[in-house]
Amino acid sequence: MRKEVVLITGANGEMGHGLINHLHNKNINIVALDIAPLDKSLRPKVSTYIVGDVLDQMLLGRLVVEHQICTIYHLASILSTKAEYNPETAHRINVEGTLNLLRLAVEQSQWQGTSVKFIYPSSIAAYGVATLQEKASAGKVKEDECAHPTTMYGCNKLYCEHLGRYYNSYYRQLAVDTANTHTVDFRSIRFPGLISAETMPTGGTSDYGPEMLHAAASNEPYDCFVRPDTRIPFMVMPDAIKALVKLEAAPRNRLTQFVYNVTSFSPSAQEIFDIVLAAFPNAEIHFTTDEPRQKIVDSWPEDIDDSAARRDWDWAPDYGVEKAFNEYLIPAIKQRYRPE
Ligand code: AKB
Repeated sequence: MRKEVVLITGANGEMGHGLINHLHNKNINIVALDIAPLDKSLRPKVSTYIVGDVLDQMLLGRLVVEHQICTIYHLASILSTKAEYNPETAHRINVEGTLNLLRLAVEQSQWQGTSVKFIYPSSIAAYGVATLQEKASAGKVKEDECAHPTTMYGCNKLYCEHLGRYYNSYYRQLAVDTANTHTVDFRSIRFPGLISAETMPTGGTSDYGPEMLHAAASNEPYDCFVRPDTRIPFMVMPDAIKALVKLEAAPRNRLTQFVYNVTSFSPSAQEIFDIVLAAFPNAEIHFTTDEPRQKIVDSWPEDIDDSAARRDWDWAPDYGVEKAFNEYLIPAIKQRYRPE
């Protein structure tokens, strides 16, 4: 009999690292897929790792045949800054890649006679506020508000949330042979900017938060590309992993929506700078605004309302801003760059 496995795409990314470590500790069999060879440190923690592209239909077809996939964490994507350099390529990877994985989930669920869970990290990039005044007055934005993204990545995330809803509830709704009702159990989280002590993000626009901290800890000078008063929500990686696995485990009948905000704290760039400088007094950090990237961050809300996640699947972050920096980020980063 085939082993039941969890499939993780984009396994080499920041979230992939955290998720593989977490699921491995729970003795879950993992099939890891990434465009680059899986980090050596992660290899012993997965059953199989595959170097390949989410656009490769043959490869995905083989996965369906070879594995019994119960849950898919589809993490692979091109982030907001990188996507603006080649929006059409980003669209292909972010949207067509997601469509391919949703199709794979349908095939798996029909083989197995039970729904396959599809866990999809979306983003605050799905929001778009037009002006700084609107951003200031929007307050805690709810899932169905301000859905006018200004980046290709944000448009892709918003559209893929709708694709997930479609595959979950309306897939081939006119076909006469839809006796098999098992399709995709789609669940998505809109994440804020993420900060990890273990890995560095690449290609995002919220990267100034983690970059400031990692640069200071590794004695590198850093030019923060947003104004000091810039404010968006952030979360540390352990809370992001907690959110993913909590939503995955939630009973379907408690879920009243497909997409949920989660958040922890909303510091300004100046506040992050102050915390980093207190921990690393020799840090050389300056503010040099990069206008195009600033505009992207200005279009994201200052705060988001995660009350639906709290109500439906008992979401609550473990880390507020002080605990995040004092008990996780700063000690772990000091250890990483200057082990005693
Ligand atoms: C990015 O900056 O693109 C991501 C995100 C906010 O989803 N970190």
